[in-house]
Amino acid sequence: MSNKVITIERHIIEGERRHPGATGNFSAVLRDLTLAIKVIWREVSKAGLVNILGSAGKENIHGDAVKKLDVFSDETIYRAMDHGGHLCVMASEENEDVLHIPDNYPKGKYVLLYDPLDGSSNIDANVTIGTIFSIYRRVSSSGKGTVADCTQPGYKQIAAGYVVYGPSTMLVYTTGDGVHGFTLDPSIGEFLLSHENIRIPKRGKIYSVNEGNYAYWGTGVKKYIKHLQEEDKATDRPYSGRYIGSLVADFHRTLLYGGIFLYPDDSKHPDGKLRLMYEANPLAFIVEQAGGRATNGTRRILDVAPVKLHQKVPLFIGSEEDVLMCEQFLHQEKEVLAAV
Ligand code: AHM
Ligand code: MG
Repeated sequence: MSNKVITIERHIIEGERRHPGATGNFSAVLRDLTLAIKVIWREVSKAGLVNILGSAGKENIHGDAVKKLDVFSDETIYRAMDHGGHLCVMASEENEDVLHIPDNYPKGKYVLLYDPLDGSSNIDANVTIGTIFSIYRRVSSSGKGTVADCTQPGYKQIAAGYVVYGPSTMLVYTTGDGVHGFTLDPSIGEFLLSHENIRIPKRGKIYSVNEGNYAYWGTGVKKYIKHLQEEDKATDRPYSGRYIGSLVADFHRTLLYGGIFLYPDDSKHPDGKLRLMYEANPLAFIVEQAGGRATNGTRRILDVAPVKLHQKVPLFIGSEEDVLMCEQFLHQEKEVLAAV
């Protein structure tokens, strides 16, 4: 008998069946999202063929140039999710304000946050990019969802996931019951279970950081990276450096191979660069579910209380032992600063 082929749809439905009282609404949210992702994949995979590349002539609210595929992906997710009756509000990294469900559609009990096309500055070079998403239960009582629904702390997520549009396209997600990865079989247009119950190694041998920011780093980060670069056979150093510049791709490698990804706060990025709601929280939920760790340097990412929708946060994420070691260096820097 050959191995069982499990589509993402089957996986989601079977997962929901294990929860007594589940209505199927949540499965429907993930199913609709999967459809949007396939549409984005179709466009991303022919990006070099059609005349869709280049700046759309706008800047997003963070001041980055917006590419046409960003806009397309943003709208695709919104349109796939606006009418199902399961969501009450959405928020996307590409839009300053929350995205309301149109008046003519029913409102549901879930909230969707997403980064439609992460790493989009890499599109023109045909480098791996991705989509990140996060789902919460609403906290407002009824009707239109609110900003408060979209700014809940990460520990309240009920699902999170990401897609890597790479050599093959993969969707990785968690509903708090382990982390599972699916690879898209383009011949049948289905995501098939390929990585069941992913566990991140306790320690890795790779660090991932934009070393071009070295001059801006604090001494803790400088000393930590130096430490990883030093030779020491007893502790299996030096580490290798890998940095793609697409968070989803750098994170995916870290999840599978172990090690650490960091985008610290520094003198040029006083709050870090990555966004708490669209990037750090979903990946932190996933890494913890896989046995890893994520912190902003002083606090678990999932416990950071959001104060605004597009809040940035320093991010140190990956294998438990690597992140703990990094925290020690950051802590030492704080002690030295406190002593002067
Ligand atoms: P974005 O493409 O959604 O705006 O995300 C920001 C990207 C991340 O994918 C990546 O980790 C980071 O910015 C790279 O930043 P830098 O070029 O400063 O190293
Ligand atoms: Mg992003």
